[in-house]
Amino acid sequence: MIIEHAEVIVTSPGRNFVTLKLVTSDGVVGYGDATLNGRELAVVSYLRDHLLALLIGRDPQRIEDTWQYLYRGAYWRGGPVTMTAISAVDVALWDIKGKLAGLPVYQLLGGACRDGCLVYAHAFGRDMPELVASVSAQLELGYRAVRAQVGVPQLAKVYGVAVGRETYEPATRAALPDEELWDAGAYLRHIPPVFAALRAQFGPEPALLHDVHHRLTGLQAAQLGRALEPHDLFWLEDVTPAENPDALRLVRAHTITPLAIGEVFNTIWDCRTILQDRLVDYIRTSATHAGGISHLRRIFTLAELSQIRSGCHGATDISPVGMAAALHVGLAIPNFGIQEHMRHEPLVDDVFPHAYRFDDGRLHPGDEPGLGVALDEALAARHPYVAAYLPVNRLGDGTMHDW
Ligand code: EZ4
Ligand code: CO
Repeated sequence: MIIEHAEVIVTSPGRNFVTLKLVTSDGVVGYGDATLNGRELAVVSYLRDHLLALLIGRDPQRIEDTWQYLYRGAYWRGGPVTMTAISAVDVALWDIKGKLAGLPVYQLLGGACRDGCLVYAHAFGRDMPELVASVSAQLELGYRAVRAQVGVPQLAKVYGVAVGRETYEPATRAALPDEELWDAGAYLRHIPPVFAALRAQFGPEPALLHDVHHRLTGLQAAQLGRALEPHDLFWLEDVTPAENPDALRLVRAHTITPLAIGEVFNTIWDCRTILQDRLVDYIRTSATHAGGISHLRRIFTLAELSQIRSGCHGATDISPVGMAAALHVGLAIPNFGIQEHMRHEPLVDDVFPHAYRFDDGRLHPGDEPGLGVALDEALAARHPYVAAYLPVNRLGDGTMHDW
């Protein structure tokens, strides 16, 4: 049996997704998520212009060998474009292997370690009443863990808070990125009382999370972590720019608020110091951007040595294919922590019919062979690619800042 056909499918049912489709000579189809938010077509080109021809004729069963062939064979290692492309190949091959075996992927990874994967939902509000209503709504849906993002009075637009729509979607369909304004002082003064108020409102039980989106210095992040200690966060996410482990070292020395990082990491090498020195409590890499199921599992095994748990990135730019891949890994590893679950619009679920299901605050990947995600190609074709960008961030004097 060989890989006989390979193609890249780009669709935009409300937001862009890039999907790799592999078909074997026996007619078995595998899907991989290749979506890199705001830079989608670079991965499309990497796959179409450089990888697809290498895959034709290969044995689809040789997942690790193919991974090594594409990683070592590129010579130019790592980076989001290369690794998102390799991730898609890896995930599609696991999908095929599961279908050939007649087993869901989590069974091939050793079987379930738990009944389902604890997930956290997104809540947001421009002000406190809106935020309380949003957290309440998520808890009523059955979520046990909620990420809370809130508007800051001095800032017109804030990461994680939608303006004029019901769901938050960071990428905007426009010729140029949106511009946002950042003021660390205003943010640092505003956030701790917000979490005090959430605890007063909802009590000690629900897990509360917050995403800082890589915006603070180590010292600012240490101040925030310390100020939030009385409010018992499940985690504080991406407090400092992800490429500098020393910033986290400083945060770590000054606060016991649990930390999470990793959504922009692509390989185990990006994670190594942070994991070995236990600079965070949760590692947030995804199957979509960090080398697929094979490499994600390797990262989580390294994390396990330091008692660090998984917390996979699962925003809307992770397609249902990528979400299913994360859930199969999450169900099967011993050190699963939590999975982000930012619900897709119903149209996305129609384009990618899937077996994973939400029940009692957890997601289960389902028991269909492979990943358990299909792609309605006719529906996908009715929603062609639309250029979209993530926002950029500036300080009050115009200086570019991390978004
Ligand atoms: O900004 O997925 O935890 N979730 C996040 C997301 C990211 C987007 C970027 O593509 O940080 O909202
Ligand atoms: Co994040």
